[in-house]
Amino acid sequence: EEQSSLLLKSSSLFPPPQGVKLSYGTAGFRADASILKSTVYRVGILAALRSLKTQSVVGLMITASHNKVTDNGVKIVDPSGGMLSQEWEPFADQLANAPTPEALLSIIREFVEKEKIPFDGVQSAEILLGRDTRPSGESLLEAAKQGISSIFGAIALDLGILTTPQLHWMVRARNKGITATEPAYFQQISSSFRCLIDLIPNGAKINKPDSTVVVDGADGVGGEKLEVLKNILTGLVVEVRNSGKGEGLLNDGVGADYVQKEKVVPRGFGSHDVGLRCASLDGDADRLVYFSVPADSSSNIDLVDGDKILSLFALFIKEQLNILTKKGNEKSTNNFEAHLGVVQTAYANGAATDYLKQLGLEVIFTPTGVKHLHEKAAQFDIGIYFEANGHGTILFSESFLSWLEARHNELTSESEGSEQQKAAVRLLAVSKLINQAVGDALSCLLLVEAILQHMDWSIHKWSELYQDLPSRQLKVKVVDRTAIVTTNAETVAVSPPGIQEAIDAEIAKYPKGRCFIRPSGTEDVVRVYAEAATQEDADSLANSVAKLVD
Ligand code: NG1
Ligand code: ZN
Repeated sequence: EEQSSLLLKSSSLFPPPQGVKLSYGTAGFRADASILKSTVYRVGILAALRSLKTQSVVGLMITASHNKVTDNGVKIVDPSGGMLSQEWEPFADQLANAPTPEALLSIIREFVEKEKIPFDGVQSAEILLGRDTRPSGESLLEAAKQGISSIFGAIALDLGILTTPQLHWMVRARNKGITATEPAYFQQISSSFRCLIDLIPNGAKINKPDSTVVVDGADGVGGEKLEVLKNILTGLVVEVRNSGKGEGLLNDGVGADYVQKEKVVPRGFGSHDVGLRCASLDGDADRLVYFSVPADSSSNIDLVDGDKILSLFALFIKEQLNILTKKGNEKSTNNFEAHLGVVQTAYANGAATDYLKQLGLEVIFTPTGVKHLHEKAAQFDIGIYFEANGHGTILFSESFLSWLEARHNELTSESEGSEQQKAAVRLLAVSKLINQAVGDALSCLLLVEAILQHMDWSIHKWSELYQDLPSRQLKVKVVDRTAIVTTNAETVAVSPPGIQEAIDAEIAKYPKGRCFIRPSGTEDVVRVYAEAATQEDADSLANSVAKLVD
């Protein structure tokens, strides 16, 4: 039939690379851009099928985030705005690795039947496409369009260059019937930011000399978009460096990943920035870390990582919830014991976890990867998740939001301007500012800035919430990283046999020692993470465990 011959014809134009096995990892498919055309074409098909199956709009994003500029990648955004359902990942792998057009066709047929996908050319499918600023993105986007248009009834809407979280936001918005454009996105985050600023206790502190934040845009899409956003913001001055307009290469000595892992200033920052509040985005703007340059004039920084962003958010949310639900207000029939929880991975600094627990918060751990954190956070009324590397967000449950709306209306008619009413407005503003689909560096930046102004805190005050334990992360190249299998949120290696016992023996040598290994989901390496009471010990623990892996 026509559909089959169309698929055979178009797929013959995109032969898969020889001798490479691709897998839909922590963040979709990633590889050197030169071998990705066939993969992206096939993910176009996958996206069309996902849209047909769910009868909703889905997204397809072309990015390799913090990886080098010559890499690229592709991933699917589900109708909710979240990551592709994990049940479809094996199908994604099969599609990407099918050796011939005929094999591809039979995999598709089998899957369509199994999943009962309405594949009759009557049902329609719509896919929103976005890409970061990588030069390879343009031709890969064309390949995605070819894949999409080889499925009858599927149409692609090319949204051009976007941050990853913008695309997630737009897919979610479209499926909720909300305007899904970049101006709508900027409008929503800038107005909810303004709302938080207007409610700062003791009058707004806008235009204080230190209300400037200096942001490293990683020479990528985040820098470019922030240049637009800053012009419609009121209540905050943003200076963008490494905006992508200059000579600088994407992610090269810049960006959140570099800053967090190397703990040194990014390109374009130095001793002239001592004391300033600085932040760094990653290459597709779904990660954010802060830092400041200490006065000792080395290239070292004082890093304020994802764990501390999480801690700041948790403090603020907890404070607002306390105001809103404080006792003595029993006359409202409308009270609600909101369940607030935080989600971390094993990479969270031990000092951060201790701090959060000491605040009385429920802390849970998941394996690395946003999909795991997101899923757990969604089980709370308010769930805050962050990876130490700066990817995270705050999720509000539908039931909590409807209660909050109702409570807000009640308070507004009873006692507009009361502390409780203001707390309700703030929480509603946070739910609109913060991206409900995925971690978003731009919205997190605005929330951090609003909270610092609210608390009247400098970056130093924030940084001193607790002292990070010294840590070290290493990568080890091995022949087969899948030989390492972990359990217990990746903190225990169950294979190869004996390795965990050997790691434990190393850990035992160091006070406050903690160490684990896991295979990366985005690079062909095994990662080693170590923590100890001193930097020397953390380094030495990481090095000796790296030798065990090698
Ligand atoms: P892998 O390569 O699986 O460690 C890295 C990050 C994750 C996540 C993904 C997606 C670390 C240790 N790992 O995953 O947290 O951000 O990339 O980009 O930072
Ligand atoms: Zn990223």
